[in-house]
Amino acid sequence: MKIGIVCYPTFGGSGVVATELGKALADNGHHVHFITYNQPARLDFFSENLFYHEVAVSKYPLFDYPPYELALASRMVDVVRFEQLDVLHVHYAIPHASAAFMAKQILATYGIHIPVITTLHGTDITLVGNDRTYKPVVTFSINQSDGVTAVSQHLKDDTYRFFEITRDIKVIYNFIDLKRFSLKPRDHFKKAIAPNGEKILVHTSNFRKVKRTQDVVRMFAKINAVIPSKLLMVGDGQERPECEQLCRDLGVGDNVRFLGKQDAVEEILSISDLFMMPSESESFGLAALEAMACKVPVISSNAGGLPELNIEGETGFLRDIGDVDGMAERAIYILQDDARLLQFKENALARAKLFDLALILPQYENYYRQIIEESKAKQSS
Ligand code: GMT
Repeated sequence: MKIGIVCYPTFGGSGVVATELGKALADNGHHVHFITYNQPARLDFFSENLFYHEVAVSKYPLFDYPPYELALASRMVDVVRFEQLDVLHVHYAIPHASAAFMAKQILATYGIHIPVITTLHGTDITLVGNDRTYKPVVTFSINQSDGVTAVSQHLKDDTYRFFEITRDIKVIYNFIDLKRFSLKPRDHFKKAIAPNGEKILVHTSNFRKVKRTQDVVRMFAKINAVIPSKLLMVGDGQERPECEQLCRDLGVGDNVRFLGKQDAVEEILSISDLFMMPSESESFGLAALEAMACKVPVISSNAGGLPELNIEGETGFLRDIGDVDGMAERAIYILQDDARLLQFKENALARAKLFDLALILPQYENYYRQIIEESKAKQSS
C-alpha cells in the first residue's frame, strides 16, 4: 500500500507512535509518506520505502496567525495526487483530521477519492478537543473520517461521552518494538548513578501539568526516607523548574537527576527498578509500556486507559490521581523485598509482550485494507 502519515514530528506520544508505525510499515514493504512541518524526531535514517514531505507555512506580514492547516491541506492534496496514495492516516485530531477533510474535498474535484483514517491519541480528545473552541470542528472531522481508531477503550468511551459521534471507533492499542525496548546490561551506568546499590526510580515525560511531575518528586521524597534510592527525571517541559525547586525544598536534590530529553531512553530504563506515572489524564501511557518492556514495574494513577496496561498487584499498582501517600506506600512495598521486585519485573515484561509491534502492526494493516475497500465500494455504488 501507499500510505500517507500526518503527525506532530515531536517527542510527544502521538508523534512517536506515528513515526514508529510508519517505519514498521515501510519495513513490511509499504511505501510510507510522512507529511509534517519538520522531519519526525525518530526518522533520521535512510529507507527506500520512506518519504518525507515538508509542510512549509508562508509568513506573510498580514498573517498574525500563519494558516498552518491550509498549508497542510494543500500539501496533502499535492502528495496524494502525485504519489498516488491509497490512504491518508492522520494522528491527533487537531488540526490534522480537519485538514484531511479539506484535502479530501479538494481531491474529489480531481476525481480522486482518498480514504482518511484518524487516530485519536488522548489530549486531542480529553483536553484540547473538549475545549469549546474546537468542539464543533473535532466532532465534525471525526464523524467525516472514513475510519477512526483510539489507543484505548477508555479513550474510545471518552470520545463518545464528550462528542456527538455517529460512527464506529476501533481500538488499536499503542505498541512496543521489543527489539529496541528490552533490558540491556548497563552495569557501569548503574554504578555511576547508584554507587551503593540504591534502588533507581524513573519518570519520563514532557513535563506538562497533566503529567503531575511534582507528585513524582513528592512520592520519591517519601520513598527515599525509607529506601536508599535515586530518582531519574527524563524529559523536559513547563513543569521542570518547579520540580527542581521542590527537590530542594524537600531536601532530596542530591538524590535526583534531571537528564533532559534523551534519545536512548531504553538505556536509562534498563538500569531502573520502578517507573512512576501519576498522570492526571493518560489515554494509554506509552512511556509506561516502554518501561515495562525493559522489565520495570509501574506505580501509576488509575487515570484514563492506564488500567488497561498496568495491572494492579501484578505489573505494579494504581492509585487515585493525587494519592501520593498511597502510591509511595505501594512503591515501598515492591522495592523493600528483592524477590517481590523480581516477580513484578518479570510480570511487567510478560504484559508488555502483549503489545508487541508484531501483534499490533497487522491490526493497522488490516484496518487500512478494510477502509480502502469500503471507500471503493462506496464510490462504485
Ligand atoms: O502525553 C503525551 O506525552 C503526548 C500525547 C500526544 O498526544 O502526543 O500522548 C498521548 O498519546 C500517547 C500515544 O498514543 C499515549 O500513550 C499517551 O497516553 C497520550 N497522553 C495523554 O493522554 C496525556
